Amino acid sequence: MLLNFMLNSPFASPWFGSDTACGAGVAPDTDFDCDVDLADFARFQACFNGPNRRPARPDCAATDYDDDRDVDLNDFAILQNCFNGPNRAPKC
Ligand SMILES: [Ca+2]
Ligand SMILES: [Ca+2]
Repeated sequence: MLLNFMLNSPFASPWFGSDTACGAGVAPDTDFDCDVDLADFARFQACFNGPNRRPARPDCAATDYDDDRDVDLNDFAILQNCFNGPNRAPKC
C-alpha cells in the first residue's frame, strides 16, 4: 500500500530517482534499480583504484560508498555485504 502511494504520488518523478522506487536505497545500488547485482559491480570495478587514490574515473563518486575519496576494498566489502543478484532486494 505504501509502495502504491509512493509510485502514484506527485513525488514519483525522475527528480526523486530511487527514493521513490525502493525507499532510500543502498549505496552500492548505483543504477537505482533496487538491487545490487553485477551491473552495480561492473561500475564499481571500473572505478576501483585502490586505497588513498582518486577513483579511476571522474564520475565515480557514487562508488565511494564509505565516502573517504577512494574506491578500494573497504568499498568492495560494503558492496559484497549488499550483493544479492538481479531483481532481488539488497542483503543489507
Ligand atoms: Ca542495482
Ligand atoms: Ca571509499
